[in-house]
Amino acid sequence: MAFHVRKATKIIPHFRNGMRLLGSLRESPFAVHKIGNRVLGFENMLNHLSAHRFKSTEVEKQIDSVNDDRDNQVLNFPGGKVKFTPQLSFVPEREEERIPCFRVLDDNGQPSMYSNFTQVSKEIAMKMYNDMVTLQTMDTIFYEAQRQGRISFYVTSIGEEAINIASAAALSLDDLIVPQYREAGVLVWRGFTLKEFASQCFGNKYDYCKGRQMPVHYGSKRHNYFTVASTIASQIPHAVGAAYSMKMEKRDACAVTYFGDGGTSEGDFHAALNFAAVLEVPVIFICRNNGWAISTPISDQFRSDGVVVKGRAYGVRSIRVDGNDALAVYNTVQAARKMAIQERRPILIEALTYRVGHHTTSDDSTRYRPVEEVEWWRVAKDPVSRFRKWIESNGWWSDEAEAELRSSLRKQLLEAIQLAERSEKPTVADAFTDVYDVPPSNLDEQERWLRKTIKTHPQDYPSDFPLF
Ligand SMILES: Cc1ncc(C[n+]2csc(CCOP(=O)(O)OP(=O)(O)O)c2C)c(N)n1
Ligand SMILES: [Mg+2]
Repeated sequence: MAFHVRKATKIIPHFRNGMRLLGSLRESPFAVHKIGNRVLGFENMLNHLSAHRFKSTEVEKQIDSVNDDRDNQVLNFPGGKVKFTPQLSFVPEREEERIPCFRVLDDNGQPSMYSNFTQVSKEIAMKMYNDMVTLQTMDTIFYEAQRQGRISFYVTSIGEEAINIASAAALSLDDLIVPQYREAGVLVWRGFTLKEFASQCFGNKYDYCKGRQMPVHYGSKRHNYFTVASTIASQIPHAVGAAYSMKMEKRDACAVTYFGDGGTSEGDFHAALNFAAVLEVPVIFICRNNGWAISTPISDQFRSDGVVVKGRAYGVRSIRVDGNDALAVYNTVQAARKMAIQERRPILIEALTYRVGHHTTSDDSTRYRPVEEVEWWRVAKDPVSRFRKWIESNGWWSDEAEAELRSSLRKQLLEAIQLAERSEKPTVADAFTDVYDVPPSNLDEQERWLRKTIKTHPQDYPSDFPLF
C-alpha cells in the first residue's frame, strides 16, 4: 500500500506537468517541435505519437486546414470553420418541429403519390410477406409452448415484423448481423430453418449452443448472424469493431446492429456511435424505438426528439422511418447500405414502432400500460396487414393464399416443435466444453462436483440429459 502511495505522489506532479505542457502546446497551434531530423507542427506531432490508424480522409482534411485562419469573422477550428456571432444564444435543446418520419405506405397499404421510393419486385415482396407471416406464426406457437411449460422463456417480435424482415431483405448475406434479441426475423429471411429455431429454444443436441444459452439466443455462422446478446447495448460497439475490420479488408459489405430505445441509454451506444463516426466505418445502427424498455416508457428514457437526433451529435448521418411500413424500411436500409459501403460511413436509423407483445414471457405489460394503447397498435398499425393490403392491391395475393400459408406454417411449426422436444439433450460434458482449449483446474473440479452431486441425488437430476 505504502509503495503505491509513494509511487502515486511521484507520478502525479509529472502528470500535472505533462498536462500543463500539452495545454500550452494546444494554445500555440503554430508551435514547432523537433523529432529526429523532422520538424513537426503540433497536430502532426500528435499524429506522429498516436497509434497507427487505418486511413481516414476527414482527419487529414482537418490537419490541412489548421493554419489557414485569415478571416477574423471565423475561427478555423479542427473540423471546419466556425462563424463568430455577437448574439449570446444557446443551441435549443430541441427543434420546435420534430424530425419527420419517412413513410411509403399509409395505414391502408396505399403508397404515397409523392414518395420517391424504389419499387420492390413481386418475388421480393412475396418473400417479405411470407417471412413476416412466418415470424408472426412462430411467435404465436413458441409463446404458447412456453405457456404450456415446454420451453423456459420466449421473446416475441409482434408489431415489429416489418423492421425484422424488410431490413433483412434490403441487406446482402455478406453483411454481418449483430443483433439484440427481438430480431429473429432477420434469421428467418436468411434461411435459418424452423427446426433450427425449435432446437435452440428446446436446447437439444442440435442447438449450436448445446443448450448453454436461454431460448431465443440464436446465432449462426452460416447465416453471418452473431449470437444474440441480451446484455443491453453490448453488441453495438462489437458491430463497430467488425465494420472497422471490413473497412480494412475493403469488403463490399457492412455490419448491421439492432437495438431498442432502452439500449440508447447505455454508454455502449454512445461510445459506439462516436467510434464509428471517427473511424468512418461501414456500419448501420438500427434502433427499434418501440416505445418501451420493459416497463420504462420512452418519456422516462430521454428528453431529446427520440433517437434520430443523437446521430447528428456524433457526426453520424441519420434518418427516422416508419418501422411498421415494410416498404419504407426496405428503401431506407437499402439506401443506408449503399452509403455505408460506398462512402465508408456509419448510418443511424430510428424506426418508430411499438412492442405489441409483453416484454418477454417473464413480463405482464398490463401492469404498466393501458390495454387500449396496445390494441390500437395491434389492430390499426399492424405492419403485416398493411403490407398485405399493398400486395393484394397489386393482385399478388388472395384470401385463399392467405389461409393456405397460415395453415401450412402452423403445421410445419408444430412438427418442428414436436421433433425438437423429442430430440436428445446435450450431454453433461457439453456444459464444460468450447471455451478453453485446455480446461483450467477449477472447471475440472466443478465437473467432478456436478457428477458427484448427480450420483448422490439422482432424483433431482433430469433424466433426459445424457451423462456422457
Ligand atoms: C446491461 C443490461 N441492463 C439491464 C438489462 C435488463 N433488461 C433486459 S431487456 C431490458 C429493456 C431493453 O429495452 P429496449 O432496449 O428498448 O429493447 P426492447 O426490449 O424494447 O426491444 C432491460 C433493461 C439487461 N439485459 N442488460
Ligand atoms: Mg424498447
